[in-house]
Amino acid sequence: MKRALITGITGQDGRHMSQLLTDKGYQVFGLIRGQNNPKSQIVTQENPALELVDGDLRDLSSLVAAVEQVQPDEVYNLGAMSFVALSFRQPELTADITGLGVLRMLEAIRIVGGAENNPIRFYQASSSEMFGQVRETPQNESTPFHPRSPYGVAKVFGHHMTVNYRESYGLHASTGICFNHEGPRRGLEFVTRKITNGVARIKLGLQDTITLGNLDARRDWGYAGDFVDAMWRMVQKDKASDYVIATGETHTVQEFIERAFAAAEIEDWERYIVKDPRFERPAEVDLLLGDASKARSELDWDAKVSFEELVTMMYENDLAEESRRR
Ligand code: NAP
Ligand code: G4F
Repeated sequence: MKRALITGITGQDGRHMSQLLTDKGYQVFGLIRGQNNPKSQIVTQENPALELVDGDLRDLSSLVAAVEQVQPDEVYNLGAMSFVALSFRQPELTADITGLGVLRMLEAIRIVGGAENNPIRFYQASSSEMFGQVRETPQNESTPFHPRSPYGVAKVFGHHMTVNYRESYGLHASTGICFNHEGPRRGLEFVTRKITNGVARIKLGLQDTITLGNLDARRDWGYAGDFVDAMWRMVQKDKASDYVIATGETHTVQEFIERAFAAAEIEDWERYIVKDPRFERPAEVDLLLGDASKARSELDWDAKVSFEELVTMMYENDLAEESRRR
């Protein structure tokens, strides 16, 4: 039975990955931070086979202890301060968790090692936010980085550190340069879930409007369930590498809004949207569109869930959740 350690177990991707690996027969351990973390219950109820281990990406000794305890075959580093808007207000914390946290996890693996004939394999959650002010479209593995937020800068650090440990110590360390991926488990602070939840609440008469920032930004939005499958596939390869994971389609925030209101069969979406500059960022990433050709050819991976299916899935989930809460 393979053993996997997942950081970011309470996040969207951690929850998907926990289920995927358990279904594949792994013994799955999730790193949980803080005292009496309120999300512990959610993740263990969702996956009763999951075991939780204490640790924090800001604390190297806790990571060493976790790796020693779990003795993993594979480590998926999904933990981060992942909200771009907050990274402008808390840049130092973001650098610590999202940037230095990767280095600490790599060091923990290097210090503890692993069986000589079975070294630990590592996955790093890199991000399309690293492309920032894009130098070419679509973006692929060799597109230069130009991050536009403290979060993006921290991810570039974590990305290069992962490549450096692969080249310096021969660590089987892969990165997924993941474009935006969403789903019913997405946090309410991100624009997609804020929209589908808001539309569901408007449909139920619980809310009148949705307040948003820049509606012109374009994102390559996929489904998180598809993306964790790509992460697992790259860790199984004989040779570690870097892969862009994306759908190859881009849509504006406004298109997402239109689609969500269409799913709810509500006309005149403009009546329900309030624009507020407080939700705009000091520097914006205007356009993201990924070229996942390498993942398609080497991992036999492709996005399965379409943009329309994704928006509808998220809206219907929010409608059901909000109806239950009512
Ligand atoms: P998420 O839902 O925001 O989850 C973040 C996770 O990180 C949570 O489990 C959180 O735990 C944990 N975490 C935060 N600070 C920590 C710390 N100091 N020590 C240990 N864990 C900590 O993020 P996600 O959407 O699942 O994304 C997973 C990873 O992929 C992240 O690294 C993100 O930056 C990256 N990524 C995401 C996307 C996307 O579109 N979703 C795209 C590209 C890259 P708590 O619950 O305790 O706060
Ligand atoms: O949903 P968002 O906050 O996601 P963003 O900034 O693209 O970051 C996400 O994807 C990255 C991959 O590219 C990940 F690395 C990162 O961890 C995260 O998962 O914002 C999307 C777009 C932005 O252009 C933002 O300015 O939506 C725009 N937007 C407009 N109004 C808003 C809002 N975003 C949020 N969160 N809230 C608004 O009210």
